Amino acid sequence: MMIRTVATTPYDDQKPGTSGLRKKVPVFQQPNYAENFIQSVFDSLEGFKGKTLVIGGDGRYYNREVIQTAIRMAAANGFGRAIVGKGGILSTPAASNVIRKHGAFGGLVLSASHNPGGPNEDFGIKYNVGNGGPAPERITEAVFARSKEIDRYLISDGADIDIDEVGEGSVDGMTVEIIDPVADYAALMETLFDFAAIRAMFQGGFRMAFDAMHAVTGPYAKDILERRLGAPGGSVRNFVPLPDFGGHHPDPNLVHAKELYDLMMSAGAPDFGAASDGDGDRNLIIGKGIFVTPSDSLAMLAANAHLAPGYAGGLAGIARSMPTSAAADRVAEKLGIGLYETPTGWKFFGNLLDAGKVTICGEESAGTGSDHVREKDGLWAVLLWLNILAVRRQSVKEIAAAHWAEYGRNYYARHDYEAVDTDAANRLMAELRGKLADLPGMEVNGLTIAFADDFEYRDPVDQSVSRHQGVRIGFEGGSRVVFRLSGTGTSGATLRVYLERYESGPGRLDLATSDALAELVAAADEIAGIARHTGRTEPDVVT
Ligand code: G16
Repeated sequence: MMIRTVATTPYDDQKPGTSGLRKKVPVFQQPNYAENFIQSVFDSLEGFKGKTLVIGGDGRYYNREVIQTAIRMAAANGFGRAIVGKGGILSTPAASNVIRKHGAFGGLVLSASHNPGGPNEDFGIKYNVGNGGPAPERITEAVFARSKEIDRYLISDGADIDIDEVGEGSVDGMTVEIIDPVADYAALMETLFDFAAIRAMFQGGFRMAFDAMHAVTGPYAKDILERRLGAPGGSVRNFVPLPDFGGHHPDPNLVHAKELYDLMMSAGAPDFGAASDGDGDRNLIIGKGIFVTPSDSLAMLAANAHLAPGYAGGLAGIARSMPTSAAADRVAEKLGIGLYETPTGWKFFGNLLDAGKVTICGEESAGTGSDHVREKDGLWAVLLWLNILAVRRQSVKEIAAAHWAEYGRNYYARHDYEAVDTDAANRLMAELRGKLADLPGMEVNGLTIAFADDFEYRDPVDQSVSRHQGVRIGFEGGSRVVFRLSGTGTSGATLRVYLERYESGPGRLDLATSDALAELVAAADEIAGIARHTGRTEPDVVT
């Protein structure tokens, strides 16, 4: 085998978004496209010679090809060891765990998360650093800068590596270790949760439906929920990961997991329903007859986390992304612990977790996690819910009702306008930003604007500043609308509008969310001119 230096020319569109580089498969299939990006990552790092790189992905179309490329390029660039999930599979939280557990220098996680997969669908590459979390902006910016200048990449010339057997081999002096993708992760979960209590709950007749959406969580959920915890066979559905996710959109929301939702709302519903996404970091939680919003789930998990052995000592603090509802803030206040508001993107939680300032983090985008890894973790959230249900011996509905009675309720929804013309979306945001100073005091659809700003975050650990992270409009009485453009879409722009209204007191806790938010929806359109700019009168997805 030989190491080759291959001449290449830059692409100008390799700017990592909210979570790595995500593009359509045909874009990644252009000559040297993936190679350029991977080399740009390596060229932006220092001190990895002889160290370990973790490589894995969510099994989507094109995963196996890029895994082979990544292994050969890691060898050519001087890594000493590659740890690769068998079959090229590692869920995102499992990859984070493997990086941490094996003291790796970093990892390449191949995924486009909840986006669809297939020859004309989405693919992605993300670099994670040694703490197991997504690379911070300082690195992603360096990668983008490098990608615009790159003129060569290094690759080993060897034959394909067998990634389908657990064991060890080598490529040009680099050891390649193929590992069971589930084992380390399942062992970690056993240290955090009361498996005996959950097992007893299943033995007592508790029933659940977990939809793996033909994505990466299937093997993890089968092993943990059915084999280790004794959930009845069939509790885990759609558990065989497929390169195109069976033609579905592996996004655990009420639109794409509608079958699960309908089941959970039916008369014969099991006690608990859950789903995870393409790469296993998102979660959907539905009790019998009740959907729990991700923002509420974060608050309820934080309020009850002490019931699980891994969190019995209490929480250091809670972090949430800015567009996530303030439900968790009320829990933090009651617990007397810190609450941190960060920009959208799990990478912003890394420093807070490393510094021990927070234990639990969450985002409205169906992500919840803790300091056990440095990614959000779908199955972790499901297991924490199961642990809480096993200890409290109440239904999800009862737990939610008690929570709202104690803390009040943050009615919440996100409206997504997908594949909007990029120029129109940019114009909408620019116009909004241009009038922020004039908005306070204005009355819109009967609501008075109390403040309007463009969210800016100063990381309390490294003092780095991230600007333009979303426009916030706050109304008197505490309601809020947030506007931002998604950083994960692959066609056109996606406008996200986040709506929130707080209510407390008897008679105010059981409103239909759409009724509770109706006047905010109208106000949002009036302020931002959504229909005027985009031509859309309805969102494509409401979550
Ligand atoms: C990624 C990020 C999350 C973010 C989400 C949505 O999730 O890791 O932190 O909340 O995208 O981002 P945006 O609103 O910019 O589309 P995932 O599950 O896609 O990796």
